[in-house]
Amino acid sequence: MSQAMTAHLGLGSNLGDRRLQLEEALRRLHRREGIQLTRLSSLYETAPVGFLDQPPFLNLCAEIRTTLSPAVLLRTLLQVEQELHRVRRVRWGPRTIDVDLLLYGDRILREERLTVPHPRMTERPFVLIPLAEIAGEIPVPGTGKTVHQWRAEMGTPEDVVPLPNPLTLEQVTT
Ligand code: A4P
Ligand code: MG
Repeated sequence: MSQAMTAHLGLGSNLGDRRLQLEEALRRLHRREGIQLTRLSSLYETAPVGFLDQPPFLNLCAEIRTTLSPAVLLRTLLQVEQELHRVRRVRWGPRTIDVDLLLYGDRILREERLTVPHPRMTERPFVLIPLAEIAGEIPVPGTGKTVHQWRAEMGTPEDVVPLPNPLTLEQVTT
């Protein structure tokens, strides 16, 4: 068994029961061999970035401890996405959940199928605001700045709104 690493994930959903899908994705990840959920950010409702003509997202970030390599971890994230798309397809349509690997310790990876740190994370309020809650002091490898510094540079966007009742670690790990 390789040494456990700390990694950070970004999760988002904008179709169907968004909260339930995030909860289910987190529960499934925690049950996987080699992944332990250790912290969750608050849950935010966020305006869509990029393709704007789509419903608002719920986003949150999670800290995990993992013995999986980055490649195997990514494969596992994609599998959990697939499981949820498959389960939900009939009812709510595709693309109901996204799970991105944001940070994997202090590693920098530029592979065909995997870029870490996630290439767009430092521009995105829906990533930086939740991530700063659980990983503010962590340097974003290759950028010379911490998560908190990136987040502070962004100011306070109005379209990232914390929900009053977030998901709890207890809820998704028991
Ligand atoms: N890939 C490479 N590096 C990574 C990484 N670090 N983490 C590859 C995850 N995947 C990574 O991903 C496509 C491929 O990226 C994967 O197969 C993997 O090999 P995907 O999740 O299938 O595609 P996508 O997410 O639709 O595309 P893209 O361009 O990655 O989209 P983003 O950047 O994830 O953005 N607005 C709000 N408010 N909230 C959101 O959550 N999300 C998006 C999607 C756009 N706007 C949003 C939100
Ligand atoms: Mg993605």
